[in-house]
Amino acid sequence: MKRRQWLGLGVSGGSSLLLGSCALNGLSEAVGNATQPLNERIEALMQSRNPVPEFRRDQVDPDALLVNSFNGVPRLDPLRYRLRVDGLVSQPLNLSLADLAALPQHDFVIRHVCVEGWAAIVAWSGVRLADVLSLAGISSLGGYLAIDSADQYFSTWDIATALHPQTLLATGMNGAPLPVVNGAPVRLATPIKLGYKLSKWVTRLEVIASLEPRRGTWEDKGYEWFAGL
Ligand SMILES: Nc1nc2c(c(=O)[nH]1)N[C@H]1C(S)=C(S)[C@@H](COP(=O)(O)O)O[C@H]1N2
Ligand SMILES: [Mo]
Repeated sequence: MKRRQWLGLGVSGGSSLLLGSCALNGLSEAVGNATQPLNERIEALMQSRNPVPEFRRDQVDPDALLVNSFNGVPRLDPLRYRLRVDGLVSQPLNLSLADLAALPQHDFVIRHVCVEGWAAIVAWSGVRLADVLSLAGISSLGGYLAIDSADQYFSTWDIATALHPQTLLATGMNGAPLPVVNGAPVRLATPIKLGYKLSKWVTRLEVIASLEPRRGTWEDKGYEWFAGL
């Protein structure tokens, strides 16, 4: 692991985030710089990643997870909530919480790492993002996922991370329903991305062919796009 060289970062004044506090691997750099469409070899490398070792349930430290919400806390009506899945898919979806609850449920205990310099072991539960994307049927042209949130937060991911077996659309946290401040009704959770990639209050997943100038709320301020752990 080597520390990423941060070049030309233009983070707006007043931000308390500490840049470059996370060690990131060379693969993330290679992928971040890859020309599009994604070089097949890099994609294969990413997809061959083994599941990350999980922690024990008794290692969860609920107080260590600090709430980080930059645009306020949106309150979504669970009954009217819909997750839209569209873009380069064969079957666009509009999923209610009942639809998500009907899919196979998974849980894991992982470390959440925020670039600001704190980390917390958290138990997440929910459905695999891969299961939802396979229901929608990703087109072979789809290389990235654009993620919209109800607070106007935005991020984009590589598809390989979205398909990782430990990437969840989480509806539960530490054995209870996901609290609103932590992203209820649905947020992203994965052990292979930094905290700012883990969008809360997710409302839309759009499969896209290539990265556009708008890459994400923090990514567009100079934070690394891949942000792998
Ligand atoms: N929609 C949305 N998602 C978000 C954020 C946010 O402000 N809005 N903050 C991010 C950051 S920087 C971190 S570290 C985690 C924090 O998750 P938590 O508030 O559940 O601890 O959410 C991420 N996802
Ligand atoms: Mo964060």
